Amino acid sequence: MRFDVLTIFPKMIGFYCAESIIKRAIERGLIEVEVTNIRDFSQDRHLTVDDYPFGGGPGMVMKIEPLYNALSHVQSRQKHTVLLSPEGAVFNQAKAYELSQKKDGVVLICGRYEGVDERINGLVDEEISIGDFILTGGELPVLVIIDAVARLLPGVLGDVRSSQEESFSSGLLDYPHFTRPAEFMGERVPEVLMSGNHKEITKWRRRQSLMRTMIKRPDLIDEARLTEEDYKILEQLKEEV
Ligand code: 9D3
Repeated sequence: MRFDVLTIFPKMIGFYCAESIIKRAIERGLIEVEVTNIRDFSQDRHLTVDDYPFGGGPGMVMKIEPLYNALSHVQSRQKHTVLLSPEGAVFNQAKAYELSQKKDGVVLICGRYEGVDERINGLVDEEISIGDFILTGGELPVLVIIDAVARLLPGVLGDVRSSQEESFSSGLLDYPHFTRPAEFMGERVPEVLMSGNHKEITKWRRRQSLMRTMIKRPDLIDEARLTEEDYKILEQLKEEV
């Protein structure tokens, strides 16, 4: 899968993709990250990419022509085009999965300054935000999206199970994990995990997942895929608290 990133800070994208799992995915040819400097597509002598807002007001606005030219350069095939913007729909795992299915790849445009000329809307398929907080630009959000999408692609993670288990998972928080030593600063690993009784271990983990979700993220319970047994456990847990 190919990610085309349009930005005026190409190095910001490069450094993250040069390490760890994303680096390995690129080396194995599983993903391609092509960074295009929007400034290279500015037509004027000073290579400007921003200008004063019509109607006045603070800040600068990203010009539309360099963006249009850069887009034309990368959009040779029909490709899904995303503008990163604080006003976009908030990114989540479902959206990551949706983007991972775009076989022709995606074009990701990073905004900067106070915003992008409104006529960008005619050039993109959707706008995505990574949450309700203000950043200085779309570069970190693009990296967040590449990371979340790449790990869903076949072969990117070492263990195939890890990403599959999640995408088919119940929508609950994970159960707690332990490794050696069996005791650390007086805290012991739960006995059941060392019992070798896999049926009991599975039951315990499910119960822990339900309990943690109820306490840390009660908002997830409504959307979770729960069994009759799960609801019984939840009722039990509520009485215990
Ligand atoms: C003054 C109004 N601001 C919008 C709330 C203008 C503005 C501020 C910051 C426009 C762009 C930006 C830079 N942020 C992004 O480009 C961005 C972003 C973000 O700030 N938060 C969460 N997700 C994203 S995706 C792109």
